[in-house]
Amino acid sequence: MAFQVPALPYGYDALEPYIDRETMLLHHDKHHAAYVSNLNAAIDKHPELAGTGAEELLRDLNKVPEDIRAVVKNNSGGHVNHSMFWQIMGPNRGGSPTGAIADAINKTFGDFAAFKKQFNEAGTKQFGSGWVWLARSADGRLQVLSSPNQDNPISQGLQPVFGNDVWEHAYYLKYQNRRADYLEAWWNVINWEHVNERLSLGIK
Ligand code: MN3
Repeated sequence: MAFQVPALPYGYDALEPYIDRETMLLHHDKHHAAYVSNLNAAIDKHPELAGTGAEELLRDLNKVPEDIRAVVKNNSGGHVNHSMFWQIMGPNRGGSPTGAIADAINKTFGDFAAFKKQFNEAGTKQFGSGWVWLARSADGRLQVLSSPNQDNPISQGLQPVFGNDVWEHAYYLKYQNRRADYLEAWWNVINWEHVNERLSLGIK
């Protein structure tokens, strides 16, 4: 079965005023849809890969045939990253972390404010398009990192706990060039409950 864009789990305007309706519409229906379409076109050239999960493709890109490797890296990455992104946000969310993620952040970074500062700085400094992540290594340690394009930490053997999209398409209509303002506002929509679910997942 071909890859499909998952339905947005809330309305396009649900994240207003932090993320505007028009941005959500374009981001989900056009950008994410394009990654899925490109990924399916690449897999069509190699039927032996049909049925391989999107994360599985990213986990060991060397196993992906060379003629589609770059396309898969970008578009399977785009699909996995955005599928996560819609889930880790929600209306009437935000606030301080709760549960296991709160404990893990405090233990690793001191407190939420220090973590948020480090995360926002990494997102601001990512040159050009990319993502900023909180990721977990195989030994359970958390780290903040950024990645270019649609690169996902899973390709480095890390589990992405959550990430924020710092491509201009994620914020430019509302925030123009003010990426730092977008990064700051984004904490009002993070869904800590879902982040905790992701934290409890092991690296497969
Ligand atoms: Mn995006």
